[in-house]
Amino acid sequence: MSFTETLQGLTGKPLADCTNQELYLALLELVRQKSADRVQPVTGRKLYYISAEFLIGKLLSNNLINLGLYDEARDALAAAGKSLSDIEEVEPEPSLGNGGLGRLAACFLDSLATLNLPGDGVGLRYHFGLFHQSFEDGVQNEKPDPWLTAHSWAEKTDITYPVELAGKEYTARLYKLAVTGYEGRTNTLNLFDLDTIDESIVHDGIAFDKTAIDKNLTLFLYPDDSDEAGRRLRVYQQYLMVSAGAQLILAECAARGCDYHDLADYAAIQINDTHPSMVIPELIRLLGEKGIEFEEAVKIVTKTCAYTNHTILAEALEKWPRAYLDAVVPQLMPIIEKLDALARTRTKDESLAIIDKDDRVHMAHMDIHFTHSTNGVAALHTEILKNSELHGFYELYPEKFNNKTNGITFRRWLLECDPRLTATLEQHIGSGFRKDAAELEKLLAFADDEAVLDQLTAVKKANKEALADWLLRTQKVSVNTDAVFDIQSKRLHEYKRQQLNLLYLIHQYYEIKAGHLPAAPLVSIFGAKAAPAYTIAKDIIHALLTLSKVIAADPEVSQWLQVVFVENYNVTAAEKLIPACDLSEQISLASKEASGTGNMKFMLNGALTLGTMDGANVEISQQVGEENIYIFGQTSDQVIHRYAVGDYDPAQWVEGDANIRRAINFLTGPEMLAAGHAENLTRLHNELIHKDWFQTLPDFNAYVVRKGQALSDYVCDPKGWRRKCLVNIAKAGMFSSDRTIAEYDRDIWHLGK
Ligand code: GPQ
Repeated sequence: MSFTETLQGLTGKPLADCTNQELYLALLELVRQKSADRVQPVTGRKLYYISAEFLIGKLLSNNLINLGLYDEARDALAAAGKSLSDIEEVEPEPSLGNGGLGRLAACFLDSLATLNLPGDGVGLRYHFGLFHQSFEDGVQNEKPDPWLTAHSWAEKTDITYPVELAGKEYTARLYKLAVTGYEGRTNTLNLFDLDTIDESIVHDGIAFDKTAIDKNLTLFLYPDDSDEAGRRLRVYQQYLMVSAGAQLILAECAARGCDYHDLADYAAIQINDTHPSMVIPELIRLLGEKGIEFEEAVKIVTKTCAYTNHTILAEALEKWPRAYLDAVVPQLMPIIEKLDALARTRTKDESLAIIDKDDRVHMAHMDIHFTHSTNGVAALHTEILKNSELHGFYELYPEKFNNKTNGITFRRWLLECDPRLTATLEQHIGSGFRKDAAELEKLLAFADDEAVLDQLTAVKKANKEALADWLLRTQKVSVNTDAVFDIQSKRLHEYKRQQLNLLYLIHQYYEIKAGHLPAAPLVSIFGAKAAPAYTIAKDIIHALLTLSKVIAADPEVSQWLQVVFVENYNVTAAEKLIPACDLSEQISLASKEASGTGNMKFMLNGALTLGTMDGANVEISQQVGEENIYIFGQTSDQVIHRYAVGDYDPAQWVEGDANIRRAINFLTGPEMLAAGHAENLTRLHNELIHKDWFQTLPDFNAYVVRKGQALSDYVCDPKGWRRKCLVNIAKAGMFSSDRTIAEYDRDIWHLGK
């Protein structure tokens, strides 16, 4: 049967007569059937990747690619006068994650299935993903972002588990979403939900009654935690996830003949940051119900579980007040106390305890004591964990610490988002890189081949045109595709330093006004959501939106400089932005970005990195060589030293440097005040002058110089620039999540054995 006939069998009428919605549903059904054919029996150890976030993005194209059906589908639809990319627009994006951590989990599921490893996800079926962002009067506005429809990828099952929260029993229902690898097997993303959730309690944007647990528990990914009810709700969510997850794991293992004493031979559990940490005491509790004594249960759980740390930022390391846990999960507290007592027999160091003297429960400490592996997510990050943040733990358990540098799936972040580049690569080096990313290195043979470099230039230009069309259509802005496309897209956080880029743009504004023209016109594109309660982050968004207006209204400057802030940055938007990028902004304060994964996506798509020696930038720089990356700024050692000394005073930098002073004072100058809000701008101004916790000012001049160098190279040596891009693509192989997953399996999981 031809593809057209198969699809028509599902639509029940000629494809040409179908709406895009009807075609979408038919494709969804077809993918479902084909994915089901690839389910394989599980033998030996199976992985359960527990995570509060799975930022999976739209699934249709990705699934068609992985099933080898994409080209057929596109052509069959085109023959009927339909466009697959139009049909894709019908699909709502499941934004079940905030940023890197959630997207990493999604890339890992893709790689597990592609490598034919038995590995399922365990998480929550949030009704609304990360909020939908819009800008109104230069200010971020948040609305719910629904993705569940009558026909969703996540299928309801009749499997339920009882979960006790604050002494009351709730029923967690399992939904299953098929995850099919590229020419690989089909695994499952298990998502839990309650039947009683009531979407109608949401009002005024994303506000809702935080106390009605039966109605609100899985309404939102990461409910606002600026008040106590919000923080407690997170504990509720986390326990729902781990309790239902642990019951699922035990049930599946038992069905495969596991005697619970041998759990570790059947299951490997990866705890994705501390959100799922309560799985440790919960498993001990459940094993206790099956008759296994505490001491043995601790051994079993330690052998089964492993922990990944994703940050050294203190505010992101969860420490729950004991009172919350007493209230929400009283059944776990006796176990956590016993774990704390046991940990105290292993070390006298009070700072390594699980329950501290202020009665706060340190989730990461519980993870490190009672799992067999703790890993960081990039080489530098792991070194910082071992040498400073978790040094005491490293001394206690050196054998537990290991590094697993993050990766990204090339199926979504090359084949799907950049078909033009994919076709060009295949023309020269074949298609082996689809399964073996290291084969991208074959491209190096063409580093001095002018025809190939010209092709890469043409691909980039076409991608910039496509992005320009999309920006015009969705954001109503038009951009000059001859300009350098400079992109900083990631969550809005002070440590990521969008404010450094902001100060640069103001600096350029002045320079252009003074007749010091840049080497090339620049389109500076931002995509970022700020946490709803993160005031300064929202002020930075406001300042960028205001600056964008000020520049656009000034013809002298606007021919050289344009600032575009893309609304509602999500996976779908990332797939449009990344292939069109020339210069990738990875400018976090050294030591603070655990890894970054956007940096890898941009590199793979032929953008050059402008970055600090932070996270995986360090490894990118090692891969491509320092002549193929623009590095600037303080090193992590210098930063850590400055924090240790504790004498950083931004006011001194403002006083001592006329350029810094000029840029900062512009924030509250007449142009900005006329176009924006004094309250937001003044607050940001004060923050930078009096606090600047993430040391923006010491890196300012180095950043200006390095960025100027990049723009000048782009214009003065276009062939040299494109050669650098080629080297970046060729050297991106190590950042495939297939490599990362193979390392987790080799060192931690040992799946299928
Ligand atoms: N990350 Cl702790 C998140 O996206 N959310 C979090 O809550 C924490 C970390 C990121 C981290 O900032 C990036 O540097 C990493 O690349 C990413 O996790 C994946 O490891």
